[in-house]
Amino acid sequence: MSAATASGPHPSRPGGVDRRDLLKLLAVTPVAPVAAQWAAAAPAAADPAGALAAPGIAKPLPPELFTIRGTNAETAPGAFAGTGGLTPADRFFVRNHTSTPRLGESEWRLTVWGDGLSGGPVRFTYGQLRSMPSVTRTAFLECAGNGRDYYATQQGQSVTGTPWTLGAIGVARWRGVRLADVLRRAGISGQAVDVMPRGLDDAYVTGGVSFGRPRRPLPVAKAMDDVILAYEMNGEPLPYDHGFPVRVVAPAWVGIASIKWLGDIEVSATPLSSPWTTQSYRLFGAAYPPEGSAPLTRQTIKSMFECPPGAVFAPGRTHHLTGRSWSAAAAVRTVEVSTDGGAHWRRARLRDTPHRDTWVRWSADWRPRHDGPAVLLARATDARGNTQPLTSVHNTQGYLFDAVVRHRVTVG
Ligand SMILES: Nc1nc2c(c(=O)[nH]1)N[C@H]1C(S)=C(S)[C@@H](COP(=O)(O)O)O[C@H]1N2
Ligand SMILES: [Mo]
Repeated sequence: MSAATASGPHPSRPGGVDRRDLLKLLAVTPVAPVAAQWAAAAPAAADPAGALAAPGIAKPLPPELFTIRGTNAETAPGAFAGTGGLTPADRFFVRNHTSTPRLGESEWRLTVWGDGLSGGPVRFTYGQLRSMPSVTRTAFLECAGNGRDYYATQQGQSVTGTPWTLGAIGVARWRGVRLADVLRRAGISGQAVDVMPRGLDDAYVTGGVSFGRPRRPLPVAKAMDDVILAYEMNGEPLPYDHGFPVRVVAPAWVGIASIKWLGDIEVSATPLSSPWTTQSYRLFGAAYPPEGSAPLTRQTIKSMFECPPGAVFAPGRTHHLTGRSWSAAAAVRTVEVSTDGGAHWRRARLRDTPHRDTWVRWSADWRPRHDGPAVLLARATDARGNTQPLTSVHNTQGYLFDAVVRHRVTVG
């Protein structure tokens, strides 16, 4: 497993920290990125409780809630326990290619442009977006690399990129405007095929090569379907780290499709690409053609236990195991649990009515008899019949891990 911290176009070499990253690591406060005129005047106050910070992340990252991975922060094992169906923003994972820009909403503009419009560029202010009809929907946001570490630890395979376990996901209630409404107001024409949102964060530079600011095309069919330009998360304005003032939310799709700190959208009459569709976020490896798979669209199917790995359970007593499962293809239909490493399976009790684009919480009782190590497994099946396999098909960048995770605990 590589120690690289980025899952972007060129994963950095193991242990390799370039000069720019080093400067960021040494910076006490997050580096003010890109458009200096949009940066807030005062840097963030240091967290009074002395919580850790990752370079470039604005919110406090207490170790009981987050595992810091380079410029990113993963929700810690165990930190979902006790949360409801929505993940509070203060424990929601952060995946930053560079660092969080602190933009102000009054100076912010969204520019929609390109040869897929029937007229010239159209600009929107924050106030204009806010005055358009809004939609609210609950959807998970998950990094394509969530679970990547299990390719290495469970399957013994080498992959590049941030070694996330299962904490690069969260579910939020997003409120904003439909991207379709914005595109219609901007005069999208019948010729448009691709729509490419781009962030206002710094250009992503790795190995001395700049890939420009994070951006990734959406096919017009997805853009006109369920994509939101969100300005609220769980009833509050978006936090800085999650895209303030406005971000894309592309339900069920790989996290990179949900561009944060949205600045402009190109609408094109010819197909678009970016390094985030050509070099990363497609599948390479023995199971795929040499040029790789098509660019990734939907996420996959997964399950997690809420107790952290290594949790200790007293023998001879009944324990209430809890977890959650989700699928990008359809609502989860059933979850089966094994407490003996896969020899026997039984149905977990679903605690929510399953819905598409979000997870279902579940529980199962367990009365372990003997001291010693135990392996807990959970396997979801969705309404389209997709089930988690025991092994994921390898790809070199470790995307879309879908296999049943072997969750090791101790009885004693
Ligand atoms: N502008 C911009 N948008 C971005 C990113 C980024 O670095 N810059 N990271 C992407 C990736 S890879 C993921 S998984 C999600 C993470 O969203 P979050 O940090 O709000 O959890 O944002 C996506 N949008
Ligand atoms: Mo991601």
